[in-house]
Amino acid sequence: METVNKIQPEPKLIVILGDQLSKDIAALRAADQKRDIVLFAEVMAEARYVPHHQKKIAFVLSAMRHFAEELKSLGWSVRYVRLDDPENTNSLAGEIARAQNELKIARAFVTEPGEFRLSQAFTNCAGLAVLPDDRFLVSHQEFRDWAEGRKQLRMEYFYREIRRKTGLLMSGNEPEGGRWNYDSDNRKPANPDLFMPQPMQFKPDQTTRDVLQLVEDNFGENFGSLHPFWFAVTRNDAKMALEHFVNVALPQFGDYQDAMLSNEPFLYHSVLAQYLNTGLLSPMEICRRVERAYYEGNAPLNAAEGFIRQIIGWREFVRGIYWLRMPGYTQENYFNAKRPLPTFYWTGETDMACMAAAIAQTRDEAYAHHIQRLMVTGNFALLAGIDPAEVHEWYLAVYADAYEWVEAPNVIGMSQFADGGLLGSKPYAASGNYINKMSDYCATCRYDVKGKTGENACPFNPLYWDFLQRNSDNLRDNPRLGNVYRTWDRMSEAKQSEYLESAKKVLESIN
Ligand code: FAD
Ligand code: DLZ
Ligand code: SF4
Repeated sequence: METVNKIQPEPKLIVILGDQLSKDIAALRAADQKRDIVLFAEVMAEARYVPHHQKKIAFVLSAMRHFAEELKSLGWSVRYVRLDDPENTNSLAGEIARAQNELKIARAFVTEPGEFRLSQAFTNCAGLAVLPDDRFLVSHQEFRDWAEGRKQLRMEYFYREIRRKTGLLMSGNEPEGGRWNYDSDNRKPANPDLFMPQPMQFKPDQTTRDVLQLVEDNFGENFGSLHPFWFAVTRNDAKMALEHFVNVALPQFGDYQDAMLSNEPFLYHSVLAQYLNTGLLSPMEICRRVERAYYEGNAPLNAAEGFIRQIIGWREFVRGIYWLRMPGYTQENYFNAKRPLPTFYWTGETDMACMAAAIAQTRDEAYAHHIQRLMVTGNFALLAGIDPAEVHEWYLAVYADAYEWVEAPNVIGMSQFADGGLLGSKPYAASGNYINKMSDYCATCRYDVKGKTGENACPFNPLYWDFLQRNSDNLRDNPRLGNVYRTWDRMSEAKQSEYLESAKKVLESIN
C-alpha cells in the first residue's frame, strides 16, 4: 500500500474581541475548528481606555464569557484569559503575543477592530492577519467611492442607495409607500398616560454574577450603577429582546421617536444598540424582522421605515465617516470650544430638570435615547462651548452601546458640529422651547422655560443666542440659519446685551 506524507497546516490563533461576538465573524470563518485555537482576552487596557460605565464593562465581559462557552460547547478549542489571571499582560496585543509564544503558534487572525486606536496597535503584532469586518453592509472602500468628489456627505442620499442595495422596504425600484423618508410623521410629543412598554429584562445567571463581582471589585469607583443588571448577554436572549421590541414597542416607535418623558427612559426605543454593536444581533436580521412586521400589518410604515433608516442609514453612514476621517476626527474642534466638561455631567447635580433626568438615567441604565443624547446633554455642551474632545470622552464612557466608530461621528459631527458640517448641514442647537415641546421636563424645572434672561430663565435660552453670536463668523452664511441671524439682527442692542450678559452668568455658574 502506498503511504502519503500529508503536510499538516500549522494551527492558527483566532482572536475574538469583546465586540465581535458573532459565530459568523470573519476570523472564525477563516478558522479550522479541528486545529485552531480561539483566543478571548479580558484586559485592563480595554476596560480603562476611558472610564467606562460599570454596566458597560459587566455587559461586555459577561457576553464574552457566554460566547466563549458557546463556542466550546460547539467543539472549538478556546483559550480564555480572565481579567484577574496573574499572567495577564493586560493589553490585547500583549495577550496575542503571549498566546503565540506559549502555544507555539506563529500565525494569528483577527477581524478588524471597530476602533482606530486598536487597529493601529495591531499593526505591530507579528504574524497577525487582519480580516475585513463584513458584518456591515458597506465596506470602507464602498463608502470612500460613494464619498469621492462629493462636497457634502448627506445621510439621506447614502440611505437611498442602501435601500436599493438591500431591497428593504422596496416595491420594485420604488420605496414602499412612495416616499423614502417618513420623518415628518415622527415628531409627536408623548403623553405620560400612554401605555409604556419596557425593554425585555434578563436575570443574571452565575456567569454574570461572577462578572458583576469582578466589576464591583475592580471598577466600583467608576461612573454608573451596576445593579440592577438586566441586559441580555447571549445571542438567544438578545433575539428575545428583539422579538419583544417588535411586538410591544415598534408600532409606536415612529410617532414618539423624538419624545422625552420624565421617568420613562426607554419610551418606544428598541434598546438594542448594545447587542448590535457587540455582534449578538446583526443589522440585517433586525431590519428584516422589522420589515416583516410592516408587511404582516403589525407596524405602520412610518415606524418601520424610521427604524430601518437608523440602522442601514445612520449606523452605516457614521461608520463610513469615522474611517474616512480617522485619525484626527476625534480632535476636530471647528468652534475652538475650550470649556471643560462641567462636573454635573458625572454627578447629575444640576437644577436643569432635563439635564438632571438625562444624566440620572445614564447613570442608572447606561442608556439614554437619541434625542436626549442630541438635544439635551449634547445641545447643552454645544451651546456652552465645551471642548468637544471632553464631550466625546464622556459619551464613549457612559453608554453601554458606545464604541468610538459610532460614538465619535455622532458626538464630534452630529452633536457638536466640531467637524464644521461634514456630517450635518447645521448645528443641532436649540433653546428651551424645543425641549419643552418634546418633553414634560420643563413643568417641574426650577427654571422658567419662557424666561429669556435673568436668574430664573431657562439657561438654554440665553446660551442659544450667545452660541450663535459667538460663532457668527462660522455660521452666519449657513443658508439654514439665515432666519435666526435675521431675528438676532433685528433685536435692539440692549436686548442683545441682556442675552449675552445672562449667558455669561450661566457660564460662570457652571464653572
Ligand atoms: P433606537 O432608537 O431603537 O434605534 C434603533 C437602532 O438604530 C439603534 O439601536 C442603533 O443601532 C441605530 N441608530 C439610531 N440612531 C443612530 C445613529 N445616529 N448612529 C448610529 N446608529 C444609530 N449609537 C451607538 O450605537 N453608540 C454610541 O456610542 C452612540 N453615541 C451617540 C452619541 C450622540 C451624541 C448621539 C446624538 C447619538 C449617539 N448614538 C450612538 C446614536 C443613537 O443615539 C443610539 O444608537 C440609540 O440611542 C441607541 O438606543 P436604541 O438601541 O434604543 O436605539
Ligand atoms: C469594551 C471592552 C471592554 C470593557 N473590555 C474588553 C476586553 O477585556 N477584551 C476585549 O477583547 N474587548 C473588550 N472591550 C471591547 C473592545 O474595547 C473593542 O473590541 C474595541 O474597542 C474595538 O472596537
Ligand atoms: Fe431644561 Fe430649560 Fe426646560 Fe429646565 S426649563 S427642563 S433647563 S429646557
